[in-house]
Amino acid sequence: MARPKIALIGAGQIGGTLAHLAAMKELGDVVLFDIAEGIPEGKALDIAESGPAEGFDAALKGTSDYADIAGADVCIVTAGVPRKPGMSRDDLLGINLKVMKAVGEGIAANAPDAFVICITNPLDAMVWALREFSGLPHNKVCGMAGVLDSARFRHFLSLEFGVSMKDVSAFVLGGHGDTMVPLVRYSTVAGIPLPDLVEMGWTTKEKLDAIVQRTRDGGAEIVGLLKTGSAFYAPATSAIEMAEAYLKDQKRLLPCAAWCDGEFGLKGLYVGVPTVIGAGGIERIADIKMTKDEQAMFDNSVNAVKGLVEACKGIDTSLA
Ligand code: A3D
Repeated sequence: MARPKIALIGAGQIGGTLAHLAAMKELGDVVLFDIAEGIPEGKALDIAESGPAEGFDAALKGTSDYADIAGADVCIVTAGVPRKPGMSRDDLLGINLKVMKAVGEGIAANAPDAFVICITNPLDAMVWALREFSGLPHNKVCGMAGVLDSARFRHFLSLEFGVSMKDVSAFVLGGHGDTMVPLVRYSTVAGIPLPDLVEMGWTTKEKLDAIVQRTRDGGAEIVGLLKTGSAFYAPATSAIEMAEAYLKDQKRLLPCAAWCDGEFGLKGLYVGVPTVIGAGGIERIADIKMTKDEQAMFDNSVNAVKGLVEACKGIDTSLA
């Protein structure tokens, strides 16, 4: 049986890391697409040359021709520009919206059956735009943010408690931005909810609040350190987790930007929610109950996403 085909649209920092991870995990053959001359070909060749030592057989191809992504099973989109220090994700809107138009049309023409994972920022609005431009079914187009934001939250929690990251599970919902909602009540250490750990004296409410804030600022913390771009190792790992869930029909319950049409009381909006990812793409949304405070934070985040989508419609009126 032929290996699955994974198309990576954007061969920059995240795109290159995705290609390396996909090859090492033998998820399938990899096509790296980019408009920057020589970059996709150079990275594909470089990664292919790590195959003998690493022991993988996946084929890697670099290209600037959309025809090469034909029949891809998964497309992961990072095309666009990342943040520089002092920029918010929203500052990228105008430039990256135009990129989503080109990418959406390229995927629609060449890989209409693919499961599409968008990473380009501002995430929730760009997933919406990519879906509009591609015309693919809503359950086959989603955005990676919640897995990364939750991974950051889990990492910080594991440091606080001095326990393995494997035993920390956490949920971050809402839009991928300053308004994201780390859900303390649904986050646990081996099943023990965080509020119980506060009662047990393992941490304090103040420390937990600081960790929540550090999670919200997690992307900016890395941008501030790198200065020339944004995070790419953990974002790539997070998207690969989602791609693997689809390709292997794992039915993973992962937070990601998914199309809500009725769920969470939303009528047609992409926002970060808990989803089940399997061979059907986004197969299900877990419409969890929230407290009044959590709901207020979620609503605030939803409003921020709605504002960005409206701004997109203003930039390209053919989308309205
Ligand atoms: P970078 O290394 O600049 O790579 C982007 C690549 O896109 C470059 O190689 C460009 O040449 C290419 N590109 C630009 N326009 C097009 C086009 N029309 N078609 C194909 N390729 C094109 O950035 P990066 O990999 O660090 O980040 C990529 C995106 O991910 C940015 O928008 C970041 O803001 C975003 N990002 C999102 C998260 C989330 O958690 C959602 C995390 C980190 C970064």
